[in-house]
Amino acid sequence: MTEQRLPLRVAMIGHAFMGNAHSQAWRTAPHFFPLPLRPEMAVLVGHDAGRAAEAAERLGWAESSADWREVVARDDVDVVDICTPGDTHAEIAIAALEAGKHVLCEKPLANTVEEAEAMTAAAEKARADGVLAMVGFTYRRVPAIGLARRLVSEGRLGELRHVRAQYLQDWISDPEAPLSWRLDKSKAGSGALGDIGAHIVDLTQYITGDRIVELTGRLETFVRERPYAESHSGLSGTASAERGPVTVDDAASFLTSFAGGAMGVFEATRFANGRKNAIRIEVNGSAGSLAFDFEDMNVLEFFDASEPAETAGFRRILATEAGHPYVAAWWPPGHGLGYEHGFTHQVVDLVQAIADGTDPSPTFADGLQVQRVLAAVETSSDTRSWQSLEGG
Ligand code: SOE
Repeated sequence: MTEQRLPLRVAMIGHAFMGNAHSQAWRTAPHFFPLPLRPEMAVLVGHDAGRAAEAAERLGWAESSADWREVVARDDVDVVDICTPGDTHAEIAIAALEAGKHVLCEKPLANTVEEAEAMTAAAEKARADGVLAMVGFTYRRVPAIGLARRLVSEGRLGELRHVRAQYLQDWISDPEAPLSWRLDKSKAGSGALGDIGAHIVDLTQYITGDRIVELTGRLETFVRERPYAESHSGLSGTASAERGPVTVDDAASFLTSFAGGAMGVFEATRFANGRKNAIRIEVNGSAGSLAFDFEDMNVLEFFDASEPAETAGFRRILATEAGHPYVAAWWPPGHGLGYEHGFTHQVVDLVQAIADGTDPSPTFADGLQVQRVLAAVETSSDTRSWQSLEGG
């Protein structure tokens, strides 16, 4: 049978942890979802030509290059997928949008509000020519999270009162864990705040359909000097004898108000010993509550306050039914999905949006709004004050 669908030629910049995750998504999505366009893994870009070639071969990209500027300008590239550290997001995304390429950019959108504003302006300009831009908050695409949003929007929680969100990791709680770009402000913008705090800001706003309008926060760096990394892969590395400064926060906590009146308590840390990737979200409303923990990511807990007190209790919903978001394309009930599926779902939604000519969600404007929340936490921590986000 002849292939009817038009190709969608993708160039991906960066091939570390996120590049691996995005590559599996581009590889897998067309095999499980009936996509309206046919993604082609055209070019992988990395600054070292030899390593980029090796990664392209291993991850399934047709070609490799060490020159992102040349690649984003190519006529045979339709989508630019940015998987580099935050300090390069703005330059690459703006160049790609100006060259008429759809852009998928890893989170947080940028390292500063100014960069995120410039990226959003470029995205809005490109939008007029049908060019789309999306920021990669993948956890939105975990089925249990989609179910949580659905329950809130159907009014099953009633009026929202409390939003409790934690993102807990421990990968640098050992003071001898080596420095990586994630601990360097010039590369990462911030530490736990932007890397993982950004996810819970996005997730809580996504689930509640509401916005943070004011906050007060505190940042802390517990270990201010670490050994340089001799070699590095993903989140782990081997230490060298020399030491260098940690220039970002190790942990962030903030109190917030949502526009609809709910109170929020947020905590993001890389020092929660024993917690590996615990994204815990609990929402309490007048009619019920819900709770999620990524370490048990196929489950959503729901409490219905209208049930008789004698038999009421949190029910553990296994979000693996065909009626749950994205699940019908995968396995029978109870077989479960993993971390990587969020990235696959992200590709599915982006490709669908490109085919339909509709805005993919979250847009760069959504990424900018999260960036403003992160910046407000930093200002609040520096000045020991409450910050308003209204009008922003
Ligand atoms: C490291 O903290 C990290 O890989 C983040 O950068 C990701 O965004 C998060 O999904 C998992 O942890």
